[in-house]
Amino acid sequence: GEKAYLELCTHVLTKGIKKEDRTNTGTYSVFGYQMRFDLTEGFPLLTTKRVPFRLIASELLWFINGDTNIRFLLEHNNNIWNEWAFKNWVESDAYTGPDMTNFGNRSQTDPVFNEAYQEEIRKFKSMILTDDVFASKYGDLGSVYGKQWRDWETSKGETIDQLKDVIHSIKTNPDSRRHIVTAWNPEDVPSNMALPPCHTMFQFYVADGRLSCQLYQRSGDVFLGVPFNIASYALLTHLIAHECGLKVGDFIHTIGDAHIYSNHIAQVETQLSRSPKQFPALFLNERKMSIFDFTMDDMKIEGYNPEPAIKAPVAV
Ligand code: THF
Repeated sequence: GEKAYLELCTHVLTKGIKKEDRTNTGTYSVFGYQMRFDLTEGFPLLTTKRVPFRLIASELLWFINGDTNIRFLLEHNNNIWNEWAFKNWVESDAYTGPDMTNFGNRSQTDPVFNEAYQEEIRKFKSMILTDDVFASKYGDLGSVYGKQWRDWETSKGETIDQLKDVIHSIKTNPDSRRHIVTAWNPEDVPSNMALPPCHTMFQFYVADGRLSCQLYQRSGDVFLGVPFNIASYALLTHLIAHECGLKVGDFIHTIGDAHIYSNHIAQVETQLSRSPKQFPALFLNERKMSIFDFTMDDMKIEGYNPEPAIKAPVAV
């Protein structure tokens, strides 16, 4: 249950080594950690802080649809990928607004700058939503998850739909040890990507009529990202089990560099002072068979009574 996540937090706080990172925020970090969630015990949406299921579901649909443009996310009032697209925009020759260099750190430390930044973000979002040409140029994050899952480009100029293929192999050859989807494409890292994929690869496993999933995540932002990642892959496992006529088993989360950003420590301590409650239940629309037909209205969480949300800045 949720204890596995809280133990990860305690482990990183007590055993983590101070380590600088790409974003210059500073982290406490451990290398190599594994958690297991029995999905039959409830849907692993943390209760020691509110985790917005709506954002997790819309992001997952975005991946499943093979979409890499943040317009879909903005249409669902989901802002979690904005910074990455915004970075491409303000670093382009077409951008003529105020200097946005290092906006991630400056927006958190300089209130005057933050005001200008919020205004540029607001204009950027509005252009993505209303201007098709602008959106296709600056809303696209390149070869991120949606592209690698659904439309992997081979050296022969063909494409591979890994998600469709893995569902087919689960249905037709459940005992296979090759139910793998990989997002790590060495040819695309680092040049074509806004951010090389954190969720490097995942594998499914069928036994006793149950579908389990293990994710290898190369890098995990323990406070902000990991609660999303757990719920996202749990939801994906439920969706694929639903389509394949299987029950759910375990979600196993293996993380390489598991880190807590130095500006998240107080928030983690607040969360650790709270007691976990029962996980909620997930309900999927029984009339939809294919995961490719799912929309937001086809996924519902019931019995979710979390402690309040805890705000924290995201490192860019
Ligand atoms: N970059 C960093 N630094 N951490 C990440 O977790 C991360 N992601 C994705 C890409 N880059 C990353 C984006 N995922 C939030 C959650 C997930 C994200 C990005 C941001 C976040 O800010 N969550 C808030 C709520 C936000 C809201 O309500 O709009 C939260 O309190 O949980 C790794 O997948």
